[in-house]
Amino acid sequence: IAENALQALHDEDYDRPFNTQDLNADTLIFTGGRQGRSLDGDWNFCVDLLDTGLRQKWFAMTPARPEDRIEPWDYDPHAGETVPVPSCWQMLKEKWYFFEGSGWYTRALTVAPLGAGRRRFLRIGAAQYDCKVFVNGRFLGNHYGGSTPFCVELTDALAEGENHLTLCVNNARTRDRVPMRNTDWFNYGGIYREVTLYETPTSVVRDLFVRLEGGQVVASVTVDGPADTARVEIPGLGASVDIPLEDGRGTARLDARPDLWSPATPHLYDVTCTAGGDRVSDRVGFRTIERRGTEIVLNGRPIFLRGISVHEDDAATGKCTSEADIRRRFAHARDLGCNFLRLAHYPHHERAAEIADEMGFLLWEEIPVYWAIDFANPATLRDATNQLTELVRRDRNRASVVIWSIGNENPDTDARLSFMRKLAETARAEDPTRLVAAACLVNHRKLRIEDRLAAHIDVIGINEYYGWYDEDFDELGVIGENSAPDRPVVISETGADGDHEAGPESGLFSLAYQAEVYEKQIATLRGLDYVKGMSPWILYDFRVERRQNVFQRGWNRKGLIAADKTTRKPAFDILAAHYAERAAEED
Ligand code: GCB
Repeated sequence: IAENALQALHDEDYDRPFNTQDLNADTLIFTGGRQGRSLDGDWNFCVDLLDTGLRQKWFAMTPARPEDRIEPWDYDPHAGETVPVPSCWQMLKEKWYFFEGSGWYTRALTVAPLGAGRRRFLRIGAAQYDCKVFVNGRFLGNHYGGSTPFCVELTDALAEGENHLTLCVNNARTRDRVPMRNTDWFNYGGIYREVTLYETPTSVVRDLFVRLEGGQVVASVTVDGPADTARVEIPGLGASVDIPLEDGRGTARLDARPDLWSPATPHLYDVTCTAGGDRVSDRVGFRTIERRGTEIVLNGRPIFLRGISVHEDDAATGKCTSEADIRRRFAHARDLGCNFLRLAHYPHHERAAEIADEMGFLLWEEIPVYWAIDFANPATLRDATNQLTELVRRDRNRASVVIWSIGNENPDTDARLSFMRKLAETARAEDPTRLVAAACLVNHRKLRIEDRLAAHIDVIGINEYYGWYDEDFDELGVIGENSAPDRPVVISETGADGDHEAGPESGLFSLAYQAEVYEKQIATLRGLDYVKGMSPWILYDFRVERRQNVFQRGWNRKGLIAADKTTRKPAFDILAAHYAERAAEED
């Protein structure tokens, strides 16, 4: 490779062959109930600011003793430093804290011979932001999008015995991606969710979608391979159906009367699907969610969403989330009296929705179409559409998820309207059983809720910071009176920073001021009957590069609880008291 490699060092198109988007929603396999082999653990690792690895083809280097190598090398992917997978590299070494660029992960993978008619798939839970996959020096595909899972088939790529798996993960922020270059959360990098190898028969269930639709239990299956029927069973309901497959796809109704899932009664049923010797399973709840005028209606009853917004962020592990962390988050939400969480601003770990299903929380899930995305760029739309499709396919069996949100605080331009309308169409085509929302801004000039996107979504999310970024608090009341939306509004964000360590006694950044903003917000919003929920910003303080004043010091301090995830600020109790009142009114 010496000559090629030298040429590539001077080639500025070095990365073009790798920027395919061939690992996407259509290459996913359904993994519920499968026994996979975990590839978590130590991987060889190197940061690579100049992309020397792609230019010099580090992925093609086979293991060798240094004395046996015949060419000089800038990095040996099979030797040296290791890091744990999953993890975020910023949290491992101080000198990697602000690193943006490629990180190379390599590990050996020894496999037994694959039996006749068997297939293998690698699944990566999430890698931030894009990930190029190589096996034994061969490029197998690339994935865009830092928070959704992706799969790559390894059936032909792995040989019996020792193989080498190399993943090049790049977290550089670029103009055409989703999100773009500017966000209010930390730009973590790395493989920060689980990596698993699955073995399947020739027929593989790629997708299973089970839901209550038109009053009936309906199952849709997608199978890749020769199977011509799939069988779906719900033993707890004594229901089963054989679904004929055409071009690998089929849909059928099951004769079943499930007890409905709700936050008070989170009933779940085991569902299995078999096709051509492949078998997957899931635990599914059945409920309806609709909008009727300005109401949000769950199982036929209007509800108020008592919520809180959360990021996936931890002082010690960054974006790498444990089951314990998710459970603590829900326990705090329960203490607040919530029935609802907004999982902002990107898809969270899939365990979150599974646990919400079990515990009885309603969820808003979201893709990072955040602030100034490059709305006119077709590549950006392709990326956003794929991330949305991957999220919906991953979580559409979760009764807890009631809202797909397609964006946050995007300016009301023609390009954005056309972009977001297409995303709303994608969400509805992938899943006609849930509500579509976006977090919008009020029209500050006209002092009213007015956004052309509102006509294309079911729930108007409003992010407003009266008392904080908008200092004239009285304007919120004016907006309330001036607005007459024809559909439900959820206050998807409001809040104020409160620094529990170094904040002043009063005024901006004090805990007292944060509490006062909550009191005033609650008093004003209570009078607006079209407001059907709220998810203030935010449960915990979270890390972010752009906030460096003496009170924030690298953190957004709008949490009701500090970054230690223990210290509660006074605003916590104010919101909890309000939600207790709301809950009592509903009973
Ligand atoms: C917003 C954004 C959120 C920020 C928050 C803030 O409107 O949606 O991502 O973190 O405001 O604290 O400024």
